[in-house]
Amino acid sequence: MQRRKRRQCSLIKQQLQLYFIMGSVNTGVSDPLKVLEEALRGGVTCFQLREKGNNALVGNEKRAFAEACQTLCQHYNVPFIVNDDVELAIAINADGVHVGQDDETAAIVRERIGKDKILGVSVHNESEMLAAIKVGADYVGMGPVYITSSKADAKPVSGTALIQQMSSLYPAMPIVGIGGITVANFEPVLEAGASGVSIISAIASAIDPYITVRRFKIAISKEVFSS
Ligand code: FQP
Ligand code: MG
Repeated sequence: MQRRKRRQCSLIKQQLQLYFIMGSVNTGVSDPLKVLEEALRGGVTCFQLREKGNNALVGNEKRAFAEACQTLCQHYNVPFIVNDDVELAIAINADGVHVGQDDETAAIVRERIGKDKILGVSVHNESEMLAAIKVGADYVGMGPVYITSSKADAKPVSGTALIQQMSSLYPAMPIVGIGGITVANFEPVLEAGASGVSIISAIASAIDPYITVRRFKIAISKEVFSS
């Protein structure tokens, strides 16, 4: 009897399934901590604090906000990742750091945070993927899969082709798709081989973030069971 290929589900791959990213400027008129709590209550599996853009918090205010987010994440047992700011991540003992190609070099970040913390790296091609594997990244982010409004300096839309190629060439490296992902369009991202999807706007600017996360959860579990 032929055995179906077993879906790999290491802890990190499970944690990437529904990866919420937010900063205090992404939630419009809603209180960002309230939005985060609703998202956690709904069942997001990872959180990244991405505090950047116009009116982003800095200094002590940023740190206090980060600690408030971290406390919420700890309460829900969800990894708390800091975007770009390695200094802050170390200062507050975050669970990990996410860096892109224009940020502090991943190898240096790995040295600074140690081997037990989560290191996420943005990659846009195979050579960046190989470099991420080499430095021991725990996962890679790939995108923008679709058109996004959350990143002013976003690269051209990449679709799911790179995710497809990289997941089949390097199946051990967890991939998360990012950029313009909604409940209506996330399926091709998982079908291409991503372990999960990263969401900013679709949750942060939702009228009801809890309901939106529930919709994602239900749709993702159907997708995972049918594969
Ligand atoms: N993938 C992910 C993740 N998180 C991110 N923040 C990015 C990609 C983008 O440095 P970067 O990283 O290119 O831009 P920015 O610092 O403006 O976010 F995989 F976690 F979903
Ligand atoms: Mg960055």
